Amino acid sequence: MQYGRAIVVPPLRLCASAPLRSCAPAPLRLLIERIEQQLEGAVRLAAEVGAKGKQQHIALAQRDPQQRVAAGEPIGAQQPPAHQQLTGDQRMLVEYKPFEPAFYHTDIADWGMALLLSQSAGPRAKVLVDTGHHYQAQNIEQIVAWLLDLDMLGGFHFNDRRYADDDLTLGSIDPYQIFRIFHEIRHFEWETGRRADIAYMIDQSHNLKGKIEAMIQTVTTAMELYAKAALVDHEKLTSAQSRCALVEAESCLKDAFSTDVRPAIREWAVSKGVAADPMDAFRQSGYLERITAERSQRNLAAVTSYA
Ligand SMILES: [Mn+2]
Repeated sequence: MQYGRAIVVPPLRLCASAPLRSCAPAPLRLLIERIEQQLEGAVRLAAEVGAKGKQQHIALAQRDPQQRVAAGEPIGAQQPPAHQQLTGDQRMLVEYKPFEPAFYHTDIADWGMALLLSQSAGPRAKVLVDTGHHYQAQNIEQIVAWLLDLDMLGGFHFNDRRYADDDLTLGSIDPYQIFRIFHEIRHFEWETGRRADIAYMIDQSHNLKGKIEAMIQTVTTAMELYAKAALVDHEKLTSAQSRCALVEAESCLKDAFSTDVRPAIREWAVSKGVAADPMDAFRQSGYLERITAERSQRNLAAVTSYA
């Protein structure tokens, strides 16, 4: 919630190394050049709008074993130009995903690869965890704990899922998962006494829900789950864990998760002079009806847009 803006670069490679560039067939060379131009443009844009985060979406992949599997060489460049151009508090975020756009392999398939690439890219590069970019049953909060410990957790793309990268509303399927992630962050901060510098972002795709309402719902849910995680008694929890008092330890987490934090959040909102019920305030505002009318005129020629 510290990051208002980030520059999102559509699917691309982090940086193509010289050998790949020289042996690449013409269309691939053109692609690499376009990617590098796009990256440089993104850095400039980030500076113009004051964005701290610059996200790299690495999404080249192969669908068959007959195709060549990239093993770091094309993307493991030391201090790529886009990293060297970063200034101030800008950072590069390297996102991983084990599947899509193809399913045999992707260039950065997991957090370990993203970590290695971030480390080789330079000190401003950190790992971006998209909660939908994991295999079923993978322990995301453990990844978060590791990256925090290594000071390599750059940010999140929050969403929820039932099957793969469903991009559903945060907490709509498994709110306890998000609670456990927030808990690891809070626990790290409690243990170290310092604030984790994380870019909290949303990466969801709402095809059926109204997009603005879905975002309000997401932010509200994030606040509630974060507040619940903030209620965990860390002293009590670590004491119970050290004694292997597992029932007691579990109660620490469950008691916090079960607490209704909504009245406290409403009170906080009122104290800040903002709406106690953001969804109701949005619906009452008439904003959606107004922009729908305005844009329907403007978009008469448009067919569709990706969610
Ligand atoms: Mn993402």
